[in-house]
Amino acid sequence: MAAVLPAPANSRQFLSGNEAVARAVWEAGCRVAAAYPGTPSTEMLEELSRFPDIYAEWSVNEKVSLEVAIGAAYAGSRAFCAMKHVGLNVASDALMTLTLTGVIGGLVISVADDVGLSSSQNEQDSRYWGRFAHLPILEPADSQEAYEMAKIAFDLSEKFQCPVILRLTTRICHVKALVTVGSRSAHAAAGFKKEPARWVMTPAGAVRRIPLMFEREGRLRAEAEASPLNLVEEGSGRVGFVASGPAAMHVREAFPEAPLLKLGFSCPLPVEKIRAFAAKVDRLVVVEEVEPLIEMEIRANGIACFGKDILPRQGELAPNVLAPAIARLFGEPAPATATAAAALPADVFPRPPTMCVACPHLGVYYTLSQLKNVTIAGDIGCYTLGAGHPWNALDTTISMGASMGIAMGLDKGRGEADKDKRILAVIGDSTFMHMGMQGLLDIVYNKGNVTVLLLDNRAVGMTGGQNNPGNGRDLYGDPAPQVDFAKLVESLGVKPERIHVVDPYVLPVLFKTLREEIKIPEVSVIITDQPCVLVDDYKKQQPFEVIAEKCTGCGNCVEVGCPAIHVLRREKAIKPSGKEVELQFVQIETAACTGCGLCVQPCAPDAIVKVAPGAPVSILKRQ
Ligand SMILES: Cc1ncc(C[n+]2csc(CCOP(=O)(O)OP(=O)(O)O)c2C)c(N)n1
Repeated sequence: MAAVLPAPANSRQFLSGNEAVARAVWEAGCRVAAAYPGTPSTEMLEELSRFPDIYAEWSVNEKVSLEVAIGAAYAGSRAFCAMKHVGLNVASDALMTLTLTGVIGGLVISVADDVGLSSSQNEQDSRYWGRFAHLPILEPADSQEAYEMAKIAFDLSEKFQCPVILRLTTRICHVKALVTVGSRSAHAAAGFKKEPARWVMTPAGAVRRIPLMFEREGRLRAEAEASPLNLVEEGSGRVGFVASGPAAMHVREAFPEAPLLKLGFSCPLPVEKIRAFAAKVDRLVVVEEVEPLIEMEIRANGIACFGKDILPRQGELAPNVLAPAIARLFGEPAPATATAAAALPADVFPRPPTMCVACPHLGVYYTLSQLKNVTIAGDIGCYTLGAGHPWNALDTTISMGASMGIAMGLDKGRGEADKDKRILAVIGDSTFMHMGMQGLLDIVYNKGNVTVLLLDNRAVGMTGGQNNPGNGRDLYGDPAPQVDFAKLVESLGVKPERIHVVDPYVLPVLFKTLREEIKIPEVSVIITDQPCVLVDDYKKQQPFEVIAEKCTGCGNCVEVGCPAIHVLRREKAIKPSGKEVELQFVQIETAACTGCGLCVQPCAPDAIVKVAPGAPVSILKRQ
């Protein structure tokens, strides 16, 4: 993919926080950038891949992305990596020792917290990592600040020779605002200098670096005390606020006149600046998303404040949350505007997450939902949706790659009640390469009895279809070596006769393979090999339609779960056995149907046929 010409210097651009960070990273002369996709952070690397004079990569997981950035920074280059909050958990092993070695070239770790949990398995506050690793944290409150702080972060990183954490939240990452951009200054790599006492962290080496880390923290605290990123905005009112990141914007919106100490450089905490501010206000309220980190430190320093005693400990602290909380502090009723905002009806039709029309995972889940006496460990990706209606096929999901280990534990930990249960694990291609491979190796090595379904759709579907080693294209869309999953799992020790590559659109074969493999008491891997329907590889075919007169309402096609199938009417009926059933008469939205043929296979009365070429397509309204 050819690089695009970046927008001119001094121009004003309408940028999301992610785009603003990418622009700043490029302008800062960063030479190496690495990431593993994860909402809400993904666009930072996607955007960076459009700029010239910088190497960017999709790494296979966040730990590797940080390690790539560390290596580049050791070589004296400016380096960057980006990840979502849970990604930093994965990368933390490297982070916790990186803090001892420090860096030469500036290293910025941009971590995006999903405050409000719009697309993650948990909500956690990455600012803990700054405290845990004794590293500085910058917290922008909008796109312009994201841009400016990303640049400052590189300077700070080089000044203190340690990585700097740029903490974003979903609101900052995705909301667009005007940003005045600048120009790129090149930063040559200083070159790697051999210094084993610094770069080789044996116990003897590490023990000498610890005092240096604490000494650095002291200097960083002094820097934070003096930093213009920690700004007092004078004002009037009964309450003075200390707030960081987007919470500061919420405070400003809810209380335009109030005194505010806006913390952009929030770790180490500028305690003396806060003490001086607290002395000037009647009551101090700390507004931070998510955990009471600043609040605890303020209290520990003997400064009285309110915080999570009046504010929620999860989700965004928007004005409609803040205003009533402050009113309650004074024993007053919630302001009318806040209650009106809280009572606003949702103005969009609720759309529960579902799989795409013709998604290759549909056939897998249809098949899994037909199996009895199984326990299925799920994983994280589009296929997590298999836990929901109509498949209800997954029994566990916790973190990326966990399906393998959990399946192994379910197998080894089974009691009498589960002795005849078959244990399955379902994992996607990207998740398998991220953290799943080691779990499979464990199952092989420790002789687990697990049937693994490896859903290879040649994309990181969940985060927007990014390239990965499974599809043979890199971040730039250029050809790259492609993983052969059958060979890979064989090399991990799975017997060749226990490895099957199947087409997930051919249900009888999928069903037969699964039925056979779950009976065999050893590890087997069934790989499905059809691409995600949202990526270029997918070829749409002539759609199908339902012949209304032939539809008997059996509902088998509905069980496939394809969103192109609509239930037009439901009727109660009595079976010859006397059992009452609900019939579901269906129609296919032919404008959406891609002709995958999944629904045709379970249709008992053969009521689903190809639309005649040239016939008009139907667009249906949800009932
Ligand atoms: C530690 C961590 N990193 C990143 C993510 C974001 N994320 C969720 S699922 C997923 C990968 C999905 O790809 P794949 O396993 O191939 O399944 P698909 O969605 O394509 O079906 C990613 C990157 C996450 N949830 N956790």
